[in-house]
Formats: sequence, structure tokens, C-alpha cells
Amino acid sequence: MDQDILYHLALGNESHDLVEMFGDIKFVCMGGTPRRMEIFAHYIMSEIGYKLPTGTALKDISKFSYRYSMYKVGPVLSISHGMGIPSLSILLHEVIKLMYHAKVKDPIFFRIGTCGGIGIEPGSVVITEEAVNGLLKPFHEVVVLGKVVKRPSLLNKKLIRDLKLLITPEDPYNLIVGKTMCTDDFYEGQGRMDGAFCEFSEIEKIEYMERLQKNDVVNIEMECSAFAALTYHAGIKSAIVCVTFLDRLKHDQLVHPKEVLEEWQQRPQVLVARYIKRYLQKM
Ligand code: R2B
Ligand code: URA
Repeated sequence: MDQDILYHLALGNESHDLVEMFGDIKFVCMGGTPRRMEIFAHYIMSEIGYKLPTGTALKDISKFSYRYSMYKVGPVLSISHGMGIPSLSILLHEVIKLMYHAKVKDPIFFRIGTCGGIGIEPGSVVITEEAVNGLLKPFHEVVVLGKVVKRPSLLNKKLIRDLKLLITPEDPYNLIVGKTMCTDDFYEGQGRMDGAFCEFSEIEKIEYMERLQKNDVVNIEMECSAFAALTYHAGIKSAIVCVTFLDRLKHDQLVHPKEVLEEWQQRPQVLVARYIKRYLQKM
């Protein structure tokens, strides 16, 4: 296309010099909320010792899309993807095209997120080894021209191993590498009884959670299948690192205080920042 408008990012290849703006990107980090990704942008800036040009401040490049937030800190992009597969999928299409227009070679994509754990201590961090859909299959399915298109939701094994090695004895949490289930809903779709509707019993819920556990699912969130499948389809190395906010064998509601959840949310950021820092030091 001569003209490509990346509508949801408020960018375009004719309106912006995308090579000049993004040509040096090495890492794309995504997470659900604009606030978390702004905090990550500031954090990664101090971690990699990046200095903004004098007289400038970190700014939300996609502010005028009113959809997603995007911050650039040297070779790192920090972008919010919203909740669920549709929101993430729109963003990934446009960010993959952005990388292409900017002539970026071999970027690494991370999702740094939150999730519900199954039988693990809240505050634990999970690196997704395998992303499965609600039917426990390692695929992302999307209807294209009235037909189901099935794509494998695969993640980079070496990246998973390298991330796992970055935990230190001082880190106050468990790091688990395991299977993550992706759902299209936070309430009924994740077997919660506290939504506006619930048409199953507590026994059925517990049986379901135990079935997930028997199938080695350690956490549940709402984007992993699409994130893994679309990055894999594009030939982009990617990994998913999420902190668990609760143990779904015990609770449906998020009972921990906001300050505790905020502190936990930093854990995936710290691990991914360590990876980025080491990678850049080796360059
Ligand atoms: C984790 O948290 C969100 C729901 O609260 C969703 O985006 C996800 O995957
Ligand atoms: N995000 C989810 O998708 N589920 C949870 O239980 C917590 C965070």
C-alpha cells in the first residue's frame, strides 16, 4: 500500500516518518492498561539509563487515537493493549505493520500482564510455556470470510528459558513456567460465580478448576492465545509474563488491597526489564 493509516495508533506511513521515529526499536512491551505501560516506560528509562533529549518529556505517541497509549524509550516501545483478544488483535496488526514500515529487524515482543492463578500463591509470576484457548487447545481461532482460521499459539522456547534464569534469590515471589489458558470473558468465561449471571454450581466450578489443574493450566488471562499466535505468524519472537492476583481455587474476587496489587504488577516488569538490560549490554 502506498498509504497505510494505522488508525488506532494515530500514525501513518505518509503522515509520519516511521523509519525516523521507530527504526531503532528492539523491544515491544505490551500490557493491559495505559497507566501500567506509562509506569513501565519510566521504569525502563531508569533501568537502561536512557536520557530523553533536553527539554522534552515522555509523551503518549498515540494519545490522539483515544484507544491505546504508546511510549517510546530509546529501543523500547511500551504500549497498552486493552482487555481481551479483539483489542489486542487490532493493536498487534497495527504494531506489526509499524515494525515493517519502520524497517525494524527482529524485534522481540513481550506481554507483561496480570492473571488469575490456579493453586499457586497470589503474587506469583508465570511465564507462559504454552498458550491454550478455552477448549485447552494450543490454537487461536478467528473467523475470516466466514471460515474459521486456526493458528498455532506458539511462544519462543529460548526466550522462556532466558527469562526464567533471571530470577534471583532476593525476589520475593515464585516464578513458574507453565500453561496459560485464554478466555473471552472475565466472569462466566473464567468460571467465576460473582458475575451478573451464574448458571453453574460451586461444585461444578471447583470440578472445572481441578480439571484445569490436571491439565497443567497454572493461570488464566484474556490475551495469550492471540498474542502468541499473531506474533508467531509474523515470525516475531515473543513471551508472556504475568503476575497472579488471586488463587482461583479459593476466590473469585480480587481481595488484596490496591497497593498490594500495584506492587505485584511491577514483578513482570522487573523481570522483563532485566532481560532488556542484559540484551542491550551485550550489543
Ligand atoms: C488480565 O486482566 C484483564 C482482566 O481484568 C485482562 O486483560 C487480562 O488478561
Ligand atoms: N485477569 C484475568 O483475566 N483473570 C483474573 O482472575 C485476574 C486478572
